[in-house]
Amino acid sequence: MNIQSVHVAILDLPTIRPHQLAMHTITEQAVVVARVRDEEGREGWSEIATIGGASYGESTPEAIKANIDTYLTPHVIGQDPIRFGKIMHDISVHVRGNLHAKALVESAIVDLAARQRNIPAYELFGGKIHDGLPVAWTLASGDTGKDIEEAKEFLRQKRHNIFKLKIGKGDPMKNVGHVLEIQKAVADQARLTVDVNQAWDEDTANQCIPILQDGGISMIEQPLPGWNHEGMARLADRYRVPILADEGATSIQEIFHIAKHRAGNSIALKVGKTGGLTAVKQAAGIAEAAGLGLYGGTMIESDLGTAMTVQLYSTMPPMKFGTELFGPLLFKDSITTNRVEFRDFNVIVPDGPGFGVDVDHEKVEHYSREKGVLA
Ligand code: MUC
Ligand code: MG
Repeated sequence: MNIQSVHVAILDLPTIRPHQLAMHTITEQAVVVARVRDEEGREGWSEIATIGGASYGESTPEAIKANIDTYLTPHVIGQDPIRFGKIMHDISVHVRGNLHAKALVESAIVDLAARQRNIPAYELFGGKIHDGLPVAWTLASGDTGKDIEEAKEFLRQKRHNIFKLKIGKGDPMKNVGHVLEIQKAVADQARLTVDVNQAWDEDTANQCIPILQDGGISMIEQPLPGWNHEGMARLADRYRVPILADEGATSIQEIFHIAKHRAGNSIALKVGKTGGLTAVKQAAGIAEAAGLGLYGGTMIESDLGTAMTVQLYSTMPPMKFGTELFGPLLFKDSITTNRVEFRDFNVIVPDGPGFGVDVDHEKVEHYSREKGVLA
């Protein structure tokens, strides 16, 4: 059953609290969803997010939608979804870059191919190794007291025992103090990491990292701008604490470059920035062969995008730093009728057909920026 249509919509989903990063504070997250339909009316769905318009990275929700509508969709119509490798190859010949757009399209096609066969999508990627994956929570309320309260509550609920702190906004030394206070409050039960989101220069990194390292912080994410591979290599060489590349590690070619030059000793995987589910498995292979630690990243997608990613990560060997697939827990509402589950410090791998979650069409319409696109 070949693909008859591709539709893309931007949804604005409110969060339960402000989520503060270096470049943007999220109160409403713009996610992009795609729906592909076959000739029998069967549907495949996917979701990809970016953060803060064009402030986090080059891709924006508006560009993702426009470029799919204009340049990617013609290569998808009339194709057999199970040949998603061929479809994505055809697209790669005609469309440069646009990794988030490619990821969104490939994922919707994979969901459809799996649903046509009534199997979970992870079966198309070698089958799952895990039933659940360790999942971190990001403490990013911007307030030390609130962050400690949040961490203690989630430890009590056995929801998370890995916490990531966003420390790219404001005075670096004050932020280091904030981290150490939280570390003191929860260190006996939890592991803490920090994400600088490219905000430091190398001097600042050399002032802050030794203190964080001595304070017992377990990993430092993207301390320098994404382009500064040489600086990241010097930090990775100088410090014991793992230095993780995120914004600097996008395409498989860039990840190979980081591996070759040790511009970081670990990599954050994300489906959007790398260009799709197949590309993320390739990226993980490069990292594994180079002995780099892996982190199962997110761009804060809701249940649909998270289910997609959980399923894919479930087909990979255990990741050194676990995952941060907490997205659904940060949203006030869900666009699926069944939810991704979290228990015992893990996110549970959905087992239903496709990505294992079913879209709530009314909710999708409700949160769509432009009405009627996916109605
Ligand atoms: C990022 O840079 O890692 C992922 C989790 C979170 O809190 O922010 C995102 C983006
Ligand atoms: Mg990051």
